[in-house]
Amino acid sequence: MTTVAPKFSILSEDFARNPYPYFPMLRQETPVHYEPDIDSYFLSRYQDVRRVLTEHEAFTSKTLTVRAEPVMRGPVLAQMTGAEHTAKRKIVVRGFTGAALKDQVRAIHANAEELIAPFLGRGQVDLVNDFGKPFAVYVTLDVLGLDKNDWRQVAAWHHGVAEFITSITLTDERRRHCLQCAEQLEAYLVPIIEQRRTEPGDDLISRLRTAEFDGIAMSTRDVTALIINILAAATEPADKTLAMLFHHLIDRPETMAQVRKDPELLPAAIAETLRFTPPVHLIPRQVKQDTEFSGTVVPAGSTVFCMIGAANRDPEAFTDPDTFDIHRADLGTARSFTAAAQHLAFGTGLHQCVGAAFARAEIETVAAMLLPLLQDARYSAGYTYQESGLYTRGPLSLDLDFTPVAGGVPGRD
Ligand code: 2IO
Repeated sequence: MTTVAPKFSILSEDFARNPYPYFPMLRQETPVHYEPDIDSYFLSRYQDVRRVLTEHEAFTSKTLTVRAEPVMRGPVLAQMTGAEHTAKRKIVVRGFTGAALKDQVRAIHANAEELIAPFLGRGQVDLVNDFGKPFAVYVTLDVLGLDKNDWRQVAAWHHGVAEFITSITLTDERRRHCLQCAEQLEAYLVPIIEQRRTEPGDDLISRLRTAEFDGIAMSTRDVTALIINILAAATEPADKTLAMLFHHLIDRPETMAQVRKDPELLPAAIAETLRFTPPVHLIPRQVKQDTEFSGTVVPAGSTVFCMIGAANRDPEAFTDPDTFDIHRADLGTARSFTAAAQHLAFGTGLHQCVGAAFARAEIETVAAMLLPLLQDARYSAGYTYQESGLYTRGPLSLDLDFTPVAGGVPGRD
């Protein structure tokens, strides 16, 4: 059992190194944990977190005006409510479903093939840095119809954007750097968005810029904010989820064998990865009125952080929550990527992740391709697994050795 340090802080290095051992203590003893340095409350119980995310009028996303809007260069979907939100969300959903999603899956496949090819003969790959990170960026650029030759520049810019939204504390110097990244990214995107309004293609930017719902359309400013949002949201969590999936499977050879034998189990393995180790650990909200959570009153106007990692391991919500089990009855795999998901990795309620189906398609496609190529995947000698991040969290690297298969990527001409 972890003992409660008298000055326990979510901002401590110890917590950042590995927050999981602290979650039971937080849920049981301080389910409403206050951090004075940042004047914010941290909620760790499943019911409290679900309530905040579901009751969107009582717990608003106003926090994003300061946490996101400066780098998004405009209001994002998650800040909107009412008719405007409904219409614009529908437009975005359309951009990520049906025929659009089919094209996107083709891009996922093609980029995964291209990026894994150089490693196949070597029998060695760092699944995070060699593959996952460039893969996530390439796919996102293809989906948006942006030039992949610019990928390092665009990645550097949206990394600055992501740093801004996912930092708990930010020095003035980092803040300036992040804002500069955002301004440069905006300057790069605006002419492209403008051009696609008059000369649309079949990419997501064109679809968003030309779409209309109930007479409501997206302005250039809306689309800019949304594209910057998508650049950060589609890349930050993707390599993390993929690497954590492989990490859990490599640590559990029996489960790995089952998934290799029956790829139909992949959605369950992905959903359980999202429950067990969500790539996004925190979701901020603002409390409208004084509100009691688990016996503690949080004053009106406060910022609360929903602790997704802690909620997803609450024994009140999941049996034996600290066990990774792709067969668990309470996971509800079929619902795991929908509004009815039990785990909270995509949030829940009005602002639940609009990219959930895309994320599922992405991780499922790439994992189904990689598993047969990375035979006997195991950690390289001397490798130690280390996660980092308080807001988004994932492995720093995943060095794997594997047995190369003859023939390379199946289906490649
Ligand atoms: C600005 C944290 C990368 C999102 C927010 C509305 C972003 C929003 C998230 C995820 C992942 C990011 N929040 N995706 O937590 O679009």
